[in-house]
Amino acid sequence: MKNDQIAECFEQLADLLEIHGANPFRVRAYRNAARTISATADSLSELAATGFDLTELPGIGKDLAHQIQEIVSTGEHAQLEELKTRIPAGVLDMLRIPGVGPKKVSVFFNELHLTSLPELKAAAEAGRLAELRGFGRKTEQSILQNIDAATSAASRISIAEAMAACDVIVSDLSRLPGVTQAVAAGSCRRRRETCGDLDILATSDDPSVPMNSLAKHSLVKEVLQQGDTRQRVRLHSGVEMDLRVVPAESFGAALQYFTGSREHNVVVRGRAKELGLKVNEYGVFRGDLAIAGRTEEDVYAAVGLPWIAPELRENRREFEWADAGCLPELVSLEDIQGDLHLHTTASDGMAGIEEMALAAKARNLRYIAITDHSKRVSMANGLDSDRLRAHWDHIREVRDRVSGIQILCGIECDILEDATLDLPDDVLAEADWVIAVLHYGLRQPRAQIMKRLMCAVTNPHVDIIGHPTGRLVGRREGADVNMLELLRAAADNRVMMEINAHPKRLDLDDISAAAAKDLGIPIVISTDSHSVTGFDVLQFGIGQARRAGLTKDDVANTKPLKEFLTLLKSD
Ligand code: DGT
Ligand code: CA
Ligand code: CA
Repeated sequence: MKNDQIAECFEQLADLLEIHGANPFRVRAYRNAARTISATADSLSELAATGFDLTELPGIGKDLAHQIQEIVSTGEHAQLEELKTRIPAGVLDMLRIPGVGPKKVSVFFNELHLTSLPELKAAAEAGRLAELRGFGRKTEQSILQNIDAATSAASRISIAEAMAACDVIVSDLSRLPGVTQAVAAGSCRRRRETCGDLDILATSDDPSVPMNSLAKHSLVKEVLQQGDTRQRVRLHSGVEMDLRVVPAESFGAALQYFTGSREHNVVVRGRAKELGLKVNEYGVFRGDLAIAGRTEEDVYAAVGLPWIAPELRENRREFEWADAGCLPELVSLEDIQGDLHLHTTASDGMAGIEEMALAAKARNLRYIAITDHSKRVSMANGLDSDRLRAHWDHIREVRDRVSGIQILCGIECDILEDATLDLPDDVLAEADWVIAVLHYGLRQPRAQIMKRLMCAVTNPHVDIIGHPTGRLVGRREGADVNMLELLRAAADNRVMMEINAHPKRLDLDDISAAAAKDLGIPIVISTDSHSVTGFDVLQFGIGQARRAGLTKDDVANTKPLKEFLTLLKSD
């Protein structure tokens, strides 16, 4: 079990306890534990197995250590499961609505007995929320505005959660005798930012081998459907998974079919038809004769196409590129040389400058920028001019001491609601790297949002716009950004654009990142790490970049530092 999964247990426990009206100190203890656990580099599962004393971790006492033991050894937390039986899953879905936390949800559940998003919507439409103590028309209106997005998001999980579950199951199935291959397909393989369900494909001469094993897997709660070659299960997390088992000679065809997208496959089948061929999950056929099927390359070749990377299979531009022989060679994880958005204990990070630098170096990064928050983000202990200058002095000291990685003095500077920057120009001028971001006032009207972004883009010291829309995947709509106008201004002013790799952000999204590329804007994929494990999310940013069709050349932090610096507007 991964640390993130253990942390998620405690987060859920904290949410449920808070909705239940538990002691706030207890709730906070679970939230702190979740934070500690997800920031711990070593696997708690492994530590626990080797008899390591978990109470040595910060914020983990005897009781929590015991609970971690329980989770890693049984895959479950008894109290969490018990609370889940008392509080329906639909109640937790309400937490996806922006501005709605456990306290409000508690009122909806305990006073109005609402148990799902549709029920909450009906109550809001009937004006029943505004009548509650501590609520008003404004809250009710805001809930109504956001509830549909929350409803459609509630049924999908993040790519991070999807990949974590698929990785474990794929690796366990692959190890079974009699199973020759097991891989993830569907939207997870295409690296969509969210997945509706998970799709796994295995090859075996005896489908009952992988199916019996999946039915008993520790992540699996129950089998929903079982056929000869297909099984559908529900995981403990609630997400459903399809397993299909095919013979090895159909693997490529099945992988192509179940990777999708449907829209991409419609075009592939149409092209096959024009050639007098038929494509299905078993192979490519001329009449009854199978002419391809063992590998995806063969399947695409049989219909006159080069192999197309899964991330591009959305029927956007991949066929046009394939026909013109100019499918992009997509950027990959190994291409990344620097990480230009990360936090330390100077603001809301969990590790110091040197610790972060060494962690980055251990991941083969050649350079980083330390970009703590500016003062507006007081909740995160953001820096004013004096503290920032002192922080940069510390960074320079570390820079002199640590070899093998270069460290830039940066800042994540807020773009304030009144369209000014949170730090004066003379301070920004001293930075090696300035990220400008929107954090507050995301609901301002488009004109004001654009005025703020333009103020940042035209500032001579701003190098990049970080997480440009401020959206949180499935939880919060981004600001009302006129993306094309922003990108044009960025191109004109030599400002870069960030793909924030955190699976909760993935901002720019794939479509906007593709538009940025078209305008020749250098894109930087950044982790926004708040701890030494934060670098793990880089893969999700890479997935998003690949969906946007970005090559190594389009991504500025694939370049050696010297070359990267020549791309900045200020040097
Ligand atoms: P999701 O689960 O909503 O995130 O998206 P996908 O793309 O994983 O969709 P899913 O799980 O329904 O199906 C996986 C792939 O299998 C899909 O991309 C295309 C293929 N597929 C599944 N069912 C059908 C079908 O009835 N017709 C066709 N043409 N393709 C299908
Ligand atoms: Ca799926
Ligand atoms: Ca499916």
